Amino acid sequence: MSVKMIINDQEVLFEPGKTIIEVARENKIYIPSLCYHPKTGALGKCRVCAVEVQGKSGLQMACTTLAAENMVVNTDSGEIRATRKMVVNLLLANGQHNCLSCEANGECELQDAAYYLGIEIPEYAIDAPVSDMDASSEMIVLDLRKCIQCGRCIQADNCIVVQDVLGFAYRSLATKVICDHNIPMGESSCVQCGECSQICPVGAILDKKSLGKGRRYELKQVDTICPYCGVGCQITVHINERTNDIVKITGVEGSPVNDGMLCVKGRYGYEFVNSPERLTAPLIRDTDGVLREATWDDALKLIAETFTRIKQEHGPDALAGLCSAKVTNEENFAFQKFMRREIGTNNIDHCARLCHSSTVTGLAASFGSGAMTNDIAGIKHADVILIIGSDTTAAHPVIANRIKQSIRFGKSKLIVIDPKEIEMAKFATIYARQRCGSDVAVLNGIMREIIVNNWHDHAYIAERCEGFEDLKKAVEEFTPEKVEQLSGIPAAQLREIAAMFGKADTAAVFYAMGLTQHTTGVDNVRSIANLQMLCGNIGKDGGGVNPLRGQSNVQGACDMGGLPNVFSGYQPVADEKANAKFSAAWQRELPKQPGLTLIEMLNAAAQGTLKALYIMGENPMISDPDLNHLEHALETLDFLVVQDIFLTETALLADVVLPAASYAEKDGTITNTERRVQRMRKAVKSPGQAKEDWVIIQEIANAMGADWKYQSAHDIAEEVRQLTPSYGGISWERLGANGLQWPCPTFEHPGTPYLHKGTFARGKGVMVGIAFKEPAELPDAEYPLVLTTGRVLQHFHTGTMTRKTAGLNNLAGPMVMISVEDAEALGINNSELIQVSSRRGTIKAPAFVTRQIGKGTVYIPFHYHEAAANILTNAALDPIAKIPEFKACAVRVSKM
Ligand SMILES: Nc1nc2c(c(=O)[nH]1)N[C@H]1C(S)=C(S)[C@@H](COP(=O)(O)OP(=O)(O)OC[C@H]3O[C@@H](n4cnc5c(=O)[nH]c(N)nc54)[C@H](O)[C@@H]3O)O[C@H]1N2
Ligand SMILES: Nc1nc2c(c(=O)[nH]1)N[C@H]1C(S)=C(S)[C@@H](COP(=O)(O)OP(=O)(O)OC[C@H]3O[C@@H](n4cnc5c(=O)[nH]c(N)nc54)[C@H](O)[C@@H]3O)O[C@H]1N2
Ligand code: SF4
Ligand code: SF4
Ligand code: SF4
Ligand SMILES: [Mo]
Repeated sequence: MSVKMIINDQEVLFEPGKTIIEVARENKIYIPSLCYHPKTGALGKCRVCAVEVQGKSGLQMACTTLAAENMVVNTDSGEIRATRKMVVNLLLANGQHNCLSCEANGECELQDAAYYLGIEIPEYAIDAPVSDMDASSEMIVLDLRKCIQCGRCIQADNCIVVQDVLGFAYRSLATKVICDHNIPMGESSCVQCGECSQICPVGAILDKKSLGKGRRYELKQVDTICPYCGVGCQITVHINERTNDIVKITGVEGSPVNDGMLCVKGRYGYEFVNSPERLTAPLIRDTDGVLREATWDDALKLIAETFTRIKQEHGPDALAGLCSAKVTNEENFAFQKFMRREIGTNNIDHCARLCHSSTVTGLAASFGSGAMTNDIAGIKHADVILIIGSDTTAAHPVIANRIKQSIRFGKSKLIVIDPKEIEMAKFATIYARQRCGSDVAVLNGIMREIIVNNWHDHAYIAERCEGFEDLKKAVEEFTPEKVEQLSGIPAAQLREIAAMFGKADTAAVFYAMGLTQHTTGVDNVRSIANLQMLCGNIGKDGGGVNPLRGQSNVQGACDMGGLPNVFSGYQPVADEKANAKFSAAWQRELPKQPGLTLIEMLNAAAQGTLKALYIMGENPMISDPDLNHLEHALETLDFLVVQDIFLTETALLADVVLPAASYAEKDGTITNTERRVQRMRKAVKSPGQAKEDWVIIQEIANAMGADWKYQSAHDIAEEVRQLTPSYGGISWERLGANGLQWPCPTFEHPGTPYLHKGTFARGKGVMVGIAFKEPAELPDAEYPLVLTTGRVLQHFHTGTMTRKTAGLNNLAGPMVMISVEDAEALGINNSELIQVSSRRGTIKAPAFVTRQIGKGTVYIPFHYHEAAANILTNAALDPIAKIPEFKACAVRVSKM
């Protein structure tokens, strides 16, 4: 219900509960303020927002005074100006504000206030202690000579990203912002997310790499989406148009996804776009075996002729393609259309196979849809959050911030189950360390306790689910004592977890690769689905099964049919009606037999039955398991085409390499983990002859005799809309600033924040009893330790992008995390170069001796080609999802 008030003789409407400054800003009435920011709220420190309120004596602070019905406010008068002038004068005097050369010149709120108040030269001089510059951090410079002590950065660090790095120290004139216990920022616990830099109203916290590269008004701003993880943060790219360089990235304030927040990769990992190592021309392998620059005409002709010949000689299924979770929806749609229509095969897959294929199959069987059920905004409505097998602060940092906010300032309580004591464990009421691969036992044990204590949701189960008796029977044997034996989690702790989770009104589960990348990946996912149906947590705001999707567009690549068994929108290729629909639209008979999955393709290549592979935007030579075997497979192929932005380890093995445009050089849409379809926008020009992926695909299709006539990615988007029911109402025109969440079947539909409300996509939810199975390879006398692999915050996958960013390389390099107990037993010191071997190979990397990991386990990030974890990993597959077991194999660690 809106009520009215008067500001400067103007009548304005507002919702009760807002402050004067909020109402003024909503109505575009300027009140200067230095400490107030919509995100950090009223700090009441700077007193620059002073206003007059009729009937009250003295000036009132607009940021702390609530607006009231019929209130009469004046934002400008002689007295107000005098007060503001005095405050701003004092701030200008107390520090070194050399505006002429300040990086923040033109986007400084102190400068704005001085300008508005007509202050030319500060009226006073103050002799206060002046701080030094702190340039110890890779990405951020603290120049406290310009600090006005507004406190925004501290509020942002403590309450928005919840890192607890910044604080005030000392008193009165000596007051100063410090990191941790007053140590240099570069040595502090700062994760270099840059939130403080973005929110500082003056030039006191700056992005190091942007210094001297141009001020805001000299740069062009383009809004697009971060190219790294599946959170899908909205970013503003700041470009020097003269040099075509990206010089800065900021987060979009007010975005429902990230509300201005970013992580170190999203904010500072941008130099790869302008890297001199970018591919700028096609390459063809010469008769002498060397890759040499070629024209686009020659490269396209060679590809078209070879694909056509292999198709004629060996049939269409002798070819296969990998599409990409790094390119747009439109490009992935074009790719699968090319493989299905022009080649005539369903041999299409991509890295989702290595990632959430267990989720897609598992949740589709349980619920009828394989996607994350709930949204980011709902996190705050969860009473209990269970994080299992997700290193959230490293892999989905901005979602981790939302969870931390909800724990610290909201009602949520956290349970973490992970073999590694991850950062989130600090925020957990219960952290349980479990043995790798024991998740089914743990989850069955939790469910048994819930059922035994009658904490399950009888009405929900009766009304919405089937299979409860089967589940109940299967979990009976998993007593806490038995689970302790299988998982290492103490029986008493398992009981506590079950009680906290089972008694919660609304509980959410967040999980990722710790569950999916196992030979029991589907079993793990179905167990999570069982648990959430048992407690009635699906179809509810703040609840849900939330598989955190990995790549920036892995959700979209799946949605677009980049999979061997479905067209876009998960319409099965083997379904007569769906197949007929696409055949009619594309005017071609289409294959009905589902194709090969990623690892199956590589096995077929090794055996010689697969002859040609077209890889767009994937780097399997670092990311696939058992690399020695993989290299042999790729070398056995007759013909390998790699389309990438860099000459990757995989591209080095190709017969033809095609240069693609990067995310910053293209228009289109991508879909984040909460099914939100958002617009990507072209910000810079591509280097050399690099082309957008969809353009390359169309040119290959036409070189093979097709008649594709897309003029832009927008044309493809329209085709997607027409052929894909869940995207039926999603046009670029409708996306606006915040996108739309599928399913969104019509133009009238507002999109769907959470799934399965009222009823499951498939009707009844299916509960199913799951038996516990050990990982495929267990430790033994020869290989006595368990290896698990994964990520670090600062690097992304095979490093093609993050390792082209100097600062990120300095922040994190190769390592083997090993427990204090195992290191002592083996006589290994911290940082010492050690050797790790499995049945498949050996690598060397420095030891990181830590209590974060338990005895018997080692953890290696897989980002580094010079210490590639995947030389060691086991390619054993989940029988249904065909995902490899990246998260458990047997290794031996030894001193060099
Ligand atoms: N910085 C960064 N962020 C990324 C990526 C990146 O490369 N770098 N990649 C993106 C992609 S594609 C993905 S898929 C996501 C992945 O995101 P995550 O899955 O969160 O990342 P991982 O590090 O692979 O593994 C997650 C956790 O699983 C735990 N784990 C290992 N074995 C087990 C087990 O048997 N059971 C349980 N319960 N836990 C286990 C590990 O200790 C680790 O904490 O990250 C995305 N975000
Ligand atoms: N040991 C171990 N291995 C793992 C995992 C693990 O946890 N442990 N996780 C697995 C998971 S979850 C995943 S998702 C995979 C990821 O495996 P990959 O997808 O192979 O890894 P990326 O490095 O992301 O590869 C993306 C490629 O796309 C290129 N690229 C970027 N933008 C564009 C573009 O616009 N156009 C084109 N054409 N190319 C572009 C990049 O240069 C890069 O070469 O790794 C898997 N491998
Ligand atoms: S960069 Fe992020 S973590 Fe570091 S001090 Fe600033 S807000 Fe805190
Ligand atoms: S560093 Fe910036 S945000 Fe922090 S207190 Fe100083 S002026 Fe305010
Ligand atoms: S959280 Fe993910 S999407 Fe957001 S800035 Fe970091 S890498 Fe980019
Ligand atoms: Mo992934």
